[in-house]
Amino acid sequence: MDFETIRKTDEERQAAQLSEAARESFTWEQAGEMLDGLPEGGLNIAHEAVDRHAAGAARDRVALRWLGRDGARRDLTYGDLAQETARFAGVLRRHGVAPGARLYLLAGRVPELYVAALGALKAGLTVTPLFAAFGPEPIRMRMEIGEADVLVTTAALYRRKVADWRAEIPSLKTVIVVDDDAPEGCLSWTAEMAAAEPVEGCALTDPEDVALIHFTSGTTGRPKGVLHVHQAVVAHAVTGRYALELVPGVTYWCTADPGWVTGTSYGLISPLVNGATMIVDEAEFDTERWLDILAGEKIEVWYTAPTAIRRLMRAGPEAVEGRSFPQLRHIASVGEPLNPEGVVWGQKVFGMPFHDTWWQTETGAIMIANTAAMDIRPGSMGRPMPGIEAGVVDRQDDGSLRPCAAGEPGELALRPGWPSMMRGYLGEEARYRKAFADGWYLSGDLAIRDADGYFWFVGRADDLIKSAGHLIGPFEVESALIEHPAVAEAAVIGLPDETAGEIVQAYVALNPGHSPSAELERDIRGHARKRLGPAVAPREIVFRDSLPKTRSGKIMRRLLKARELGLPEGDTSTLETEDTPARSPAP
Ligand code: 6R9
Repeated sequence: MDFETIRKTDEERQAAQLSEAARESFTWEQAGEMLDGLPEGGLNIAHEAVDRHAAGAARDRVALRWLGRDGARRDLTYGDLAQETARFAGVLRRHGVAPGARLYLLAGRVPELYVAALGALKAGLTVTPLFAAFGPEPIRMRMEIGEADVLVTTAALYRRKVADWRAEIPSLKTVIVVDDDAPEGCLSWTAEMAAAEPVEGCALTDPEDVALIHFTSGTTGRPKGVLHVHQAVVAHAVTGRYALELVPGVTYWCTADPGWVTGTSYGLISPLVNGATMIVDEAEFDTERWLDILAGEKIEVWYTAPTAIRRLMRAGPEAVEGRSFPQLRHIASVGEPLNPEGVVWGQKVFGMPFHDTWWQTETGAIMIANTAAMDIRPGSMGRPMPGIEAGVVDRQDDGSLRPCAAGEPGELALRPGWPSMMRGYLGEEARYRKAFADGWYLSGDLAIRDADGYFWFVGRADDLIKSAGHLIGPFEVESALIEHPAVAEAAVIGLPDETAGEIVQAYVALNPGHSPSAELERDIRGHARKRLGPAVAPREIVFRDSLPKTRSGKIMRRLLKARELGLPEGDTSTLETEDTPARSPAP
């Protein structure tokens, strides 16, 4: 199918925030003037997101409208948020938690999570959100790497996923549960908040002080703790405004969970910095519920992901019947390739195309986007944001980079220098340095730039898997599989899936004395689910007698994938062990 460019009307162009002329003269220094800075000097995200609004005309504007799973609702104004976060900063002070300490968040999308994140930033702590659907192992691993000092969670999650190994993380002194009755060794949010003395103002953090540590997966080794500084807020402000059309008072819904970077950058910081009213829905995806929220809450700007868009499309036109969305004025997507069909479907159902945006945990903010003013080429990620230089390059044997011609695929690269760029991988200097070459940051994605400067996603240059928008490291899944007593070796790949984009598939070779069976398959899958959580565990496990490996012993995931999909195998010169299908179990 051919998709024609969706041309924006002159009115749309005019209404869009950033004209091409302004784009030309854009500098990050100037952009910094969108913000206040702390009265005493320094910069703190919480001040920009909350306190400066609470001190002005936006005091009584709703900052966060929470929709509970069971129909409960709660509104927090900017004024309320300022107070609650000051109180939470008081809780931390009362327990002797000093600036620079690391606070982890492990909870569903409850109001306390948002208050704790902003309160901790206020107090000068670093914040690390984790995904509540993770199993105990990914949580433990990330808390160990980051040497967590404080954890804010729920009593249920604590009992199920933390209590068993808490003693293995000696740095973890303070655990606060958002429920009234706390398990042993934990503090209760309600009691603590009632007892605390609110702390006035924000910690005097420097723009270069670390504010957020976001874990992301690698293809090898442990997950990487991506360091982001307070100054990132400049990029959150600018990109929210110009890629998402966030203006003061706009009703905005980002469907991402703060456990993933989108839910923090654009589900917490960017909307508040821009003075929006943000909707937070506690529940998971549900067609009826989501369409009700869009219509009922009069959403004006919506930021979601291709998996959800595909599910909505599948529900058919009937699902939308009887609802109208007159308030909606900008819809955008992130996290995985957005099919051109999805872009066009947006136009049909909502009267506007989905605007794709591209970025990564490492970049901290949107780098490439279809902005409101731009003509949309369905299937393209758009063009670089103002202040961002993006290129497509080919790595040479001598380590230098060759710029690719228009239309030629290569690795998507960015010139470092924007405020939300990562400042490092926690404790892994060498791994961090490897992400750069020749003055470029290399994204690990393959892309094409067309003659007009639009970028088109081609695939990943590495083995990382994107399932329902979540980045999954095959190594972490393989490590959990190998813990199972029957498993000798494991290889994990992503296979295309109509809804989730990719699903996780595992190949395992068994230890002597074990033979393949449906029961064993179920057992290994169950083990992985328990350790890793349902979002990360493999959907299917395939038994093999041996797995294809290079001479240096690395499992060739790419080869397994090519074979699974019937694609060309590429260079197999380093292949040493062949993979062989498992003999069928003895009758
Ligand atoms: C924000 C986020 C980053 C990886 C990225 C790429 C994929 C993100 C995309 C996209 C195609 C888009 N990705 N946006 N692929 N089109 N518009 O997703 O961060 O979880 O770190 O993942 O996601 O592969 O490199 P993160």
